[in-house]
Amino acid sequence: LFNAVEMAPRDPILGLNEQFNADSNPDKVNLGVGVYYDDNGKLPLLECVKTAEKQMMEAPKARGYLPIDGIAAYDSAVKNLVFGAGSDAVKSGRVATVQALGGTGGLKVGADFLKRLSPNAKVLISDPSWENHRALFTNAGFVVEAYPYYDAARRGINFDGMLTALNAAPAGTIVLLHACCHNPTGYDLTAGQWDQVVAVTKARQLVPFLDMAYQGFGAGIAEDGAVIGKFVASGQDFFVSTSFSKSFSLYGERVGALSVLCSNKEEADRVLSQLKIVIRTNYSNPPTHGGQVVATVLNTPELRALWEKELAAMRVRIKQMRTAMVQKLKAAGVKQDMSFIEQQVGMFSYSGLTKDQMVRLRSEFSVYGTDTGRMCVAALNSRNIDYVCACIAKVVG
Ligand code: PLP
Ligand code: TYF
Repeated sequence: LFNAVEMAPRDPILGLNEQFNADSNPDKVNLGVGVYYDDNGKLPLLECVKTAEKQMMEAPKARGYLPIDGIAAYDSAVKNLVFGAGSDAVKSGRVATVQALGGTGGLKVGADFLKRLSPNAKVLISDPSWENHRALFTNAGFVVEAYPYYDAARRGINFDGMLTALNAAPAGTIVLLHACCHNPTGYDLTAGQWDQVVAVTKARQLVPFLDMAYQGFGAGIAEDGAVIGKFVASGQDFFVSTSFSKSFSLYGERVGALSVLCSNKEEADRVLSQLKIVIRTNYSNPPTHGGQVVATVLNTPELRALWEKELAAMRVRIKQMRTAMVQKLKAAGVKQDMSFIEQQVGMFSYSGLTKDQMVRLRSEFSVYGTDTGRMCVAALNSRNIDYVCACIAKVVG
C-alpha cells in the first residue's frame, strides 16, 4: 500500500528546530522558529495563565464535549478583543466567531468554508509570507499567487507593487493580509497605506482575510487591532483569524479563532452554521483547556489587566533587543546601516543576510535563522545578544 509513498520535505522552520536540538555547541542560539523567550531564554508561563489555571483547578469541571463552535464566553471575548468591546459590529450580532485550533486552525476553517463558497477564487498572499499560508490554502484546493510586499533594495515594502497587484485582481479574489507584525519581514503598512488597501479591496470587491497572529506585539492591543476597525468602517465583509499562541504563550494548547464579519445578524447566523459543518467534519469540536484559560483571563478584569501588563512586557523587551542589536552590530564593526532592525515590528527581523551568510551563521557559529535571512528577535536576550551580534559581524565582514 505504501510502496510508492514519497518522503515529504520537512517544514523549513520546524526542521531547523530539529537541527538546533541536535547541535552540541553550548553557545548555540535558536533564532529560527517564531517563539518568544524571556530574558533567561525560557519559554514564559504567564502569571495570568497560572492564576486562571489555579482557579480552574480549585473548581474542577467534568469534560463534556464543547459546542462545535467552542466555549460561548471565549467566542464572545474574542469578538470584543478583535472588533472592540461595545462596538457596533459586535452589538449588532454581525460577527460569526468560532473557537479554532490555533491561528492555523482559524485559517483552515476559513479556507475550507471559502472553498465551498467560491470554489474558483484565487488566493493572493504577500511575497514573502508565512510558509504555511501557501501550503494551507493550496491544500484547501485554491490556486495561490503572491502580491509584491518586501522590497529588499529599499529595506521596506513595495507598496506601489502591492497596490497594483490588488487593483489587477479579479473580483472575488481572496487577499490574505497580515494584520500586524508581518511574518517574516517585520515590516507593517502605515495607517495611511492601510486606508488605501481597504479602499482597493472594497472597490475591486476582493475578499480580505486578515491573519492576526501577533495582536499586542506591535504597538499595543488596540493599536494593532485598529486595522480591523478600518475594514469594518468601509462596510466590507471579511475574515479574521486570531492566534493566542504567542500573546498568551500557549503554543501547545492550540487556542485561536476565526471571525467573519457579515452584513447583518441573520447572515452571520447562516455563516456560523456553515463554519460548524466545516468543523464537525474535521475534528467535531475544540478542546476545553486552552479556551477556558483564555476566556477566564479575558473575562476577569484583574486577570485581563495582568495579561495586558505581561504582554506589554514582552513587547517592550523585544523592542529593547532591537535597539541593542543595532548598537551592538555597529560596535562589533558592521559598517552597513542596520537601523532598519529598529523600524521593523513584531517577533521577526528580515536581516538582509544572504542564504550563504545564514548557512555560515548556522554551521560555523550555531546561530540558527532561516535561509531567507529571517531572525526571531524575540529569542534574543542579554546573555546571547553579544555572541549573536559578534557572529553576524563575522559573516557580513
Ligand atoms: N499566522 C502567522 C502569520 C503566524 O506567524 C503563525 C505562527 O505561528 C500562525 C498564523 C499560526 O499560529 P498558531 O500557532 O496559533 O497556529
Ligand atoms: O513562523 C514561525 O516561525 C511561527 C511558528 O509550520 C511556526 O509561526 C512555524 C512553522 C509552522 C508552524 C508554526
